[in-house]
Amino acid sequence: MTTYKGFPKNFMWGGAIAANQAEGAWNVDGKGPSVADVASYKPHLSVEDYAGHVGISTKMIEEAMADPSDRDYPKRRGIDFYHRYKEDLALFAEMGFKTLRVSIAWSRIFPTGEESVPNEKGLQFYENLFTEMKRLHIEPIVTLSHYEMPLALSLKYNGWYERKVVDYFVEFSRVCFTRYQNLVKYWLTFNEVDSINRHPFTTAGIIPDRCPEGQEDQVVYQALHHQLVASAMVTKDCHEIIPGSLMGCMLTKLTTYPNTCNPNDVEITLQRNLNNYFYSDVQVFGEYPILTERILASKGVHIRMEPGDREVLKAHTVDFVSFSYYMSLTESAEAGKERTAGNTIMGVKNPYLPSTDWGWQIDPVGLKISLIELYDRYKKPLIIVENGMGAVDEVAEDGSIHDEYRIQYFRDHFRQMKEAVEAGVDLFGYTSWAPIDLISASTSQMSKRYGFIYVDQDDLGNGTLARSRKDSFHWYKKVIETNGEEL
Ligand code: BGP
Repeated sequence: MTTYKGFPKNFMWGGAIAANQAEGAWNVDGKGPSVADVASYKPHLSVEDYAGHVGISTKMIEEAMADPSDRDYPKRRGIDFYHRYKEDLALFAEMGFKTLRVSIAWSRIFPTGEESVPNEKGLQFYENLFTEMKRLHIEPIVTLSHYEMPLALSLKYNGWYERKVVDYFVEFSRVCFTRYQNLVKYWLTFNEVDSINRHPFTTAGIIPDRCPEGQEDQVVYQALHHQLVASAMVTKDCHEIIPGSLMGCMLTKLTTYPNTCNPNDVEITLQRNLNNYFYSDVQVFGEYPILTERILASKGVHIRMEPGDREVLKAHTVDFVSFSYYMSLTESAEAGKERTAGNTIMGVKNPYLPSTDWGWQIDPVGLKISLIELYDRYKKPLIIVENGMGAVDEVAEDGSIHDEYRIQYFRDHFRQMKEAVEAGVDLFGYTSWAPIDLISASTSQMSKRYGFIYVDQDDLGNGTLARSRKDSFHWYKKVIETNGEEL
């Protein structure tokens, strides 16, 4: 009988970033505009509004394209990782990173998505990046689609709604697999594939005012189907082009608790949990869960499938399951119960949990529960590819940053991870979000900081962009050095 003690020997410790939140350089070296480049900085936009699809309109996109600045569009600016990646990788290497999760900006490779020849400068950038990572013994985990796609495809096809986009994505992915076959072994298709329901523009380029009246759900689920089919197709290509490569799905894990033991609360919670599993179920089991299909049909959503779609889904499932974990949720069937929002997701306030400044409920035990549930359900190797705490950091006079709250957050989560591993869960890695401060996905703020490394830039883009080590930098270094023994 195997007994499990501590983290596995080759545990992949590291961090995760995304091109659209880190690279900047949004219009250099032939890059085309992406949906992320027109997502504006709107501090007044409440999370409820964001979740309610009003985040973008054709008019806002036109205004954004007419405005060359980056002040109101911070994702255009990022933290200039495009030019400073060597310096940043050196800092990650200093912490002892075994891995770094990054994404490829599709619009660097195919500026409008429809070119017949890829943009060499874009391809070269990622080749340089992965080569440098290899040199530093940092294994890349590469997401093909992390909240961005060429804006031209979004405008022309209402994002992933039209089937044509599947072909373009498959071609883009093939180009990446071919070019980086000797550099990248671990791949992910869509970041938080379930998030298409919460922010369809960032996830899938869907512009709400271009959806036929009353057909928003139909458009979203059709687009999702296209993403799921595309995922399966590129999984096939990945395995063929890069022997030994591994493809994962990526889910926002939203473990949900019933507010009380009232069976009505338990039932609504069950629905939420099943809904959360729906996306990864398709990618792991290769078929739509029957209950979800029936629920969608009863809501008038009918997914158009092409001949062969079901077979493709079934034949090319993922090798491992990756997920982000920031919080648990609590659900209640009671009408009018006060609700709170974190990460654009609504739920009832859980009185047992503290929250971050942005209302995200901190629940380390929920991470252990999620790991056990996921492993029990899928029996596939797991990796946590996002987890972290957004906070406002104060820089002391001498430049130091004492972020004990962040250390505490990670320590509590790592203890639970360790217990899950000791309970038998096959967890092979962990990448924190984000090891370096970058632009927040949901708020476009810079002041919502996640990093072990501080970046001198404010919400409006002022600052030197200089990097400095926070206290958590030294702490995480020790964690990696001792493979999680010293927390
Ligand atoms: C996830 C996204 C990331 C990241 C993170 C933190 O949902 O995959 O891109 O940004 O959340 O969210 P935020 O930046 O909104 O604080």
